[in-house]
Amino acid sequence: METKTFQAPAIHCGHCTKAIQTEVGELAGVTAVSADVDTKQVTVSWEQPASWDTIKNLLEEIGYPPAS
Ligand SMILES: [Cu+2]
Repeated sequence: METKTFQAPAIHCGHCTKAIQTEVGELAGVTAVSADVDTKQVTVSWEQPASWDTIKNLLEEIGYPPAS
């Protein structure tokens, strides 16, 4: 399993974090996702068939691109 923590600068309220948790959480292979409004920090854990690319692409699609 892999875990990554990153900033998503577009996060501005609890709705944003909820959207991220719901959308990313529905990706096949994602085992955990948490997002924090104050720090704009997101932590995602995943295993196959998910990959950092699929997670990053989804985040870009829903409007919360990772900062790095
Ligand atoms: Cu918001």
